[in-house]
Amino acid sequence: REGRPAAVETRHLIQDTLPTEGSPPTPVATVSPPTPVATVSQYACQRRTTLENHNKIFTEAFEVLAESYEFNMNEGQCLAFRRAASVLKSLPWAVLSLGATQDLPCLGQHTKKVMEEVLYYGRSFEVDNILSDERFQTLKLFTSVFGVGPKTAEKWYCRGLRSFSDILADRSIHLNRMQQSGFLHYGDISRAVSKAEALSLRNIIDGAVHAITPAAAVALTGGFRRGKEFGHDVDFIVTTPELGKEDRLLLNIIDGLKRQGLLLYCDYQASTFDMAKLPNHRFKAMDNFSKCFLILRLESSQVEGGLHSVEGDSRGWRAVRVDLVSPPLDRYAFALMGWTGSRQFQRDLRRFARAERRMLLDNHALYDKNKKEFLAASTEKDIFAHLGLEYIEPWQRNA
Ligand code: DCT
Ligand code: MG
Repeated sequence: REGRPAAVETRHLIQDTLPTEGSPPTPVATVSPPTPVATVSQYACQRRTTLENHNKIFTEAFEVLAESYEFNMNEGQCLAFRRAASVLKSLPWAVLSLGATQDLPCLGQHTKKVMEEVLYYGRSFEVDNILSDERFQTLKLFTSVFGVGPKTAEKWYCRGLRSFSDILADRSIHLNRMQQSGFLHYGDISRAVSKAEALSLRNIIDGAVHAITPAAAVALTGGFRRGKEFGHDVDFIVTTPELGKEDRLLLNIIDGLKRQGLLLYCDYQASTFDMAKLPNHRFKAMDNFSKCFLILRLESSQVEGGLHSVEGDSRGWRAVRVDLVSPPLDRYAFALMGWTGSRQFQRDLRRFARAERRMLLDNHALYDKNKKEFLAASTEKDIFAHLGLEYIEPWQRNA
């Protein structure tokens, strides 16, 4: 790898800049609601939410509250604050008074009280209390480790553990392989991944895929497809036109990455997808497609403009979290839709489908309960059309 003419070689490999499917227009910001205020839907999938957030002071407060409720297993309140944040993110204007929120959906008494504090004092005391709470701080720290969820974090907290050194010094704690890698690469993978790093990874995955079969395809998805400049990982969908070869493709990619010395961690999950078991009446957090959660070694020389690294880091490489999913080709549109996110946008798409259309949507399929049949889709546009929704571009799905 050393000595390759990086600047020349990587530049022609980078195919285009993101987002690829139409670019956001130059934003025109206003600070007051246009009169009359256009009706704002309660569903994120009927709103266009770009990365331009005019109400950060409120949404950041709501996100702290949502996370705190999540740690306390209070799903209802957690979702209420996530919904409220999402509504405010979609507004092309900044809320300057409570009066301006009168016609907005999903804002209850509690959210309005927080907004009132923020408007009056520039801060919410409830949020300040959470941020200075030892339990919240500790759970936030523990869940920032790859492989550590709220339940494990809570367990460790209840044992009196408060820091990483407490955990690593406790002989009674058995870390699984994922958590061991999480601690090993903590410095790197807790640092944001830049768009240039994501594009360079796309070239690497693209190379690995095409060395196997030229017929396979790679698509960048997740937050980067929505136009984000930074992400916590990089998500890809890989597909092969040969039905039933999805597991094989993924295993071959993993093998290729390993031979290049790029594989630092790999958790591979074979497909458990079975069309005969659909539709899912209850939504499951994880889809059944063949997938792998990786930590890859990314060389600075492969990234245009170099790594997004910290001062004084002279290693010339960093570890990055990468997810690869490989759905069967006829499931591609549903998988792409789900993995493009945002989580809130997808949550509301499914809620809209169920409540307004009597349809069941997930990463695998769309089922019409009235007609008792599955609706086929080869593009995301097909899915929006089946649901009777206006098409929303990926960069407008930042709900
Ligand atoms: N997703 C999914 N099933 C999972 C995990 C994720 O359908 N088991 C979807 C939801 C959003 C998308 O995939 C990408 O997930 P993240 O990487 O967590 O979110 P992101 O929007 O890409 O944000 P980030 O920039 O932090 O990576
Ligand atoms: Mg992501």
